[in-house]
Amino acid sequence: MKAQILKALKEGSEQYISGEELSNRMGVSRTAIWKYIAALREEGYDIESSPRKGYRLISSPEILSAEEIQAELSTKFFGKEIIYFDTVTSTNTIAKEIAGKDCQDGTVVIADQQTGGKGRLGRNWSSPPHTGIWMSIVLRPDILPFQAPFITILAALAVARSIKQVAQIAPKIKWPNDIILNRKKVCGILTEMSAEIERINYIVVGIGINVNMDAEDFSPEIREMATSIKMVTGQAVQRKVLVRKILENFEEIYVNANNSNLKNELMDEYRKYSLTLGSRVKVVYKNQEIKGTAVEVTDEGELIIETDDGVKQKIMSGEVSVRGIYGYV
Ligand code: BT5
Repeated sequence: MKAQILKALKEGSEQYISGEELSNRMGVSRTAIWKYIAALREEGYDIESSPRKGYRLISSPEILSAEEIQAELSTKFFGKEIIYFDTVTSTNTIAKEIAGKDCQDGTVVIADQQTGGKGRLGRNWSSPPHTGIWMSIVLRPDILPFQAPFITILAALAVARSIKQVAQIAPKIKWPNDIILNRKKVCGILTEMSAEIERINYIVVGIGINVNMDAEDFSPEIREMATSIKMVTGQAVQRKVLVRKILENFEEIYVNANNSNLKNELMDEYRKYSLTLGSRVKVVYKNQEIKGTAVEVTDEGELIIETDDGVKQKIMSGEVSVRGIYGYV
């Protein structure tokens, strides 16, 4: 409905359209129209209203283009190259293709919408238009392939810190790849790599963030577990501002993680965001189910779980259910 109203306003270009005409065309009350207009304004549309003439679109919000993002970006190599698409199957798929052809380190692939957004283990990632951040970053870190999951940990810290800075709300990190607001998932990270036994060719870090969705923008299957920044704070966020912040924070964290003192500080910051630490967890790791308490996240980003018989198990990656979150009781 909101999209239809926007379309009508855009078609009217500089002309006013009365509330009555909109309500007739859309088949909803004038109060409903007024609410949708208010929602559009919150998303950054400047809509003038005149009691006698109706509504007129003055300007549209940011378009998530490479130029818009780069305009005030203060990074050295993250996002120096940004490839933007209106619609794409999956930014991770495109990023992997580009990475295989020797693109610059820190290249970003970003889209307004994904039609085949991917989660881990072949799952889907819902990526509707205009409301989210769907982006992938190509990296060539000088680490061994078995250390690759650490890059997900660094990305999660960058996203958590950036959401805190931009939306003034501190999210939680559910190890290893979920960012949580109010016990629901606001962001997922999918790290994929191409490697030889002792060398990484490239890593693609895919970051999906629900920024300005309303509850009805999520399909019924994920409505219970998903949330957006706007749903929690009541404020729309300009996606380009958050993208910039993430690229700046991620670059700094990625570079500093090579220095052991700074890395310890980063991991201390990470632990403050952790939802997993101290919680009862259930992990599926190497086809085995481990139940226990998450007692530590090491400086290498591994999770240590103490099982009920007192045995400590270290895991590098895996599927972790945290008691009280998304239906694990
Ligand atoms: C993830 O997988 O959380 C990784 C998501 C990565 C998405 C980014 S977007 C840019 C880049 N390009 C891609 O194609 N992917 C990356 P996982 O932990 O497996 O979680 C997937 C599960 O989250 C699904 O099975 C749903 O239950 C749920 N889900 C799907 N879409 C969601 C959304 N928009 N918000 C919250 N939860 C969602």
